[in-house]
Amino acid sequence: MSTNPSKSSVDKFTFGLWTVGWQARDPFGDATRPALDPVEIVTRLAELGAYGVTFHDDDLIPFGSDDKARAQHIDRFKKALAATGMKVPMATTNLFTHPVFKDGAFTSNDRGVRRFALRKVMRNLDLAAELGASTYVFWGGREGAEYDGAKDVRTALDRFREGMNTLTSYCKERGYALRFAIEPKPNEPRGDILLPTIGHALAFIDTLEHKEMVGLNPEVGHEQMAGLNFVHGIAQALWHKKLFHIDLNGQRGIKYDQDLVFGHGDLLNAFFLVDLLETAGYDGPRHFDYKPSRTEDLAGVWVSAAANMRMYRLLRERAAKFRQDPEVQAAMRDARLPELAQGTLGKGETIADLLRDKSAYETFDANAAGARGCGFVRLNQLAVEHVLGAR
Ligand SMILES: [Mn+2]
Repeated sequence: MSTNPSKSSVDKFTFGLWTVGWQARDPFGDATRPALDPVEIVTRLAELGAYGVTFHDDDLIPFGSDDKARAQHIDRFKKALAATGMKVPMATTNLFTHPVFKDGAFTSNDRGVRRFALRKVMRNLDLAAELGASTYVFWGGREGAEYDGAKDVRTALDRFREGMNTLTSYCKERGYALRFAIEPKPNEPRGDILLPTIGHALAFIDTLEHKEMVGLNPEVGHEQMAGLNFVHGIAQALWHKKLFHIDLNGQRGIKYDQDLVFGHGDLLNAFFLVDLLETAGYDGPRHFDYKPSRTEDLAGVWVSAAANMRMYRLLRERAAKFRQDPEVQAAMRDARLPELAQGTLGKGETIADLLRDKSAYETFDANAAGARGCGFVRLNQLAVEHVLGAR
């Protein structure tokens, strides 16, 4: 079999090797599951109807492997991809597990560590390009500090920018068609991580040498750990044309990074996220960066993997029905949603025209406008009923 016949493969559902492959070690406890061979992961995910897999260099090639061992790991992986038709749309670098990165990679105070990090990324960029990936993710999990006196943040951002500029230049020199996607996270494993939210990362990207090559890979749980609305963050990333990739999972409020199944955290926010992705024309992978809970055995790993895809499909179906419901459409009109698309000034209207328009100010009945209900609760109740399958 050279292609996956499942119709779900067109959905571009992808999983990191490190997701289902997580052995469930946490800061308080040992692994609860055995290691999984990347070849088995590719095969099982293909059977479940996934489109592809993604990886950190060290997920595929254990840190410190010699050239011969490295070639063997890559060869086995390529054969599994060929046998299943699975794609590799994204790859990334592990710049966080080895103790060398304990104070960061691109922003370590130790210059030798920074140079080592750049070389480690370059080596895996070569592999990503060879495997046909189009996106390369940068999650700077160790780029940060626990103590405000331990890191000169402005200088660290200089080094972060230098790292990104060096690596975009490397791709251009080599002719790689890769785009970079920065993944923000507010904390964990560092006390405070640099570029903690979508907004911070967008502002940083704007200062880069090849900023057209650099966008975002936002993760549901990471924004929610900061108490932020993920749908709003994704909407702004889309508005800036910077949504290059997305990490879907679930999170229940401001606490440690839970990486639950997509939709198992804030379900309503997940519903409106799927509605946004499906109506805004986002055509990249729907990438699940979740972790099967530590309580689950290997059978539970595959149940949870399938649950991510089913949640996305269910929410997509519900969101489409919500949009098609005449009562929802009427509620949207009553709530003046279409009116927001009208320019606040008329076409060709000047500031002088606005100043002359007495209906805009002098005779405008602010009290009447202030007294008018918005009708948002009715609209939201309809959304909840669609999510519940009650309509
Ligand atoms: Mn996470």
